[in-house]
Amino acid sequence: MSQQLPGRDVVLNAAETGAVEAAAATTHRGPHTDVAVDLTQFEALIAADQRIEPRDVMPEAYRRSLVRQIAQHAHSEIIGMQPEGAWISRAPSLRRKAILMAKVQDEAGHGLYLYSAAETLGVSRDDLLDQLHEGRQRYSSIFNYPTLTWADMGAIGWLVDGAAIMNQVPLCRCSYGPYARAVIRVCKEESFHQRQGFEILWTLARGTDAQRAMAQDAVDRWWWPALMMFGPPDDESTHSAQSMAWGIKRFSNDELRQRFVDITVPQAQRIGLTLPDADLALDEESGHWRFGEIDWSEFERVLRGDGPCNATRVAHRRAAHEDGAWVREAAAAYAAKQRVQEPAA
Ligand code: FAQ
Repeated sequence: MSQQLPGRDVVLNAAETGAVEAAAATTHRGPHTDVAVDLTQFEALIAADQRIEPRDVMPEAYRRSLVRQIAQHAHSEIIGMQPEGAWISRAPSLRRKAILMAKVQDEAGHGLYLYSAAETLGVSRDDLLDQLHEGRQRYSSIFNYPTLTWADMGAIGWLVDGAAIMNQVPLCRCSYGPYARAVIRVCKEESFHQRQGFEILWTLARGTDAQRAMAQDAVDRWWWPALMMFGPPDDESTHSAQSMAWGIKRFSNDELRQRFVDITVPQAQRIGLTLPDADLALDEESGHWRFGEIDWSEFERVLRGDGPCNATRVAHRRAAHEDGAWVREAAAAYAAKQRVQEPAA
């Protein structure tokens, strides 16, 4: 038995039709409204692994969860400009400076794609930024660590962008269309970022003893925080089960963390640097690299706002926002002028 969804080019198989019928038997009430919302089509689209678009009816909890995740992602991109931005003027050559500037600029662009995706869910960018500045929304733990040497640019590109790609490639298949499409572009650029980081470390590892030591020190400091980027262990992840049922997340935090370790260990061997984990060992049977205990108390501390750079990052972001007020005002005034000048249709 198959069924065609109204207004969609989707034919459901028997199992999916069952899911549609089960969903049709229920109506849900959104938390902000007394109007009963019919989620039949939403459930059917999710069951058929199709995309939800802004015009579609969706549960309020789905919308909120997406706003939380997309906003956190967008905030991470723009706060993430700071650790590397601090090295643009200190890059060791014109070529390195140009590459780093382009990378940091890309991160700003990622923020823009993601804020735009969040806006399709009925929130404004201004409001999201206020929430970031007031500490009511999060950004990735990784950006609360300092960049002490030039080699940190290599470690961030290789490990931080590497972890970001591992986490984001599955998001290209996220059930919410605007987010999935934004992440496709983000991933293409992140993959260039990851390679430029690898190449910085590769070059340093083949340089003087001091350069090699600097590269090793950077990897020692960024390895564990990079593993924490994937979020808490599965049994402590509050959102994973629901996000996976909704097709927002496709893999669990631990699954992606393991994949990252499996891919990164051979790369470290190729560069000739050591990963700072005495327990790292290949499990021949499963083919996976087993790794040591992550210090989750450090992760919790950073999430509580107590990491090495939390206060600086947020203060800097607030100041940049205030300093940029005149640009926003000028852009808004110019847009208003253009609207007035447009000939009536
Ligand atoms: N940092 O239940 P879960 C980048 C929070 S982009 C801070 O497992 P979920 C590019 C979580 O929000 C990096 N908080 O959460 C770049 C939740 O808090 P709540 C950002 C974290 O959402 C490179 C609580 O812990 N990428 O690097 C973190 O199912 C270089 C419980 O966690 C994204 O945002 C963390 N690491 O899974 C830029 C990708 N982990 O709401 C510049 C999209 C967890 O209960 C330079 N996001 N929390 O208070 C995701 O894939 C997911 O949101 C996860 C977390 C996997 C991050």
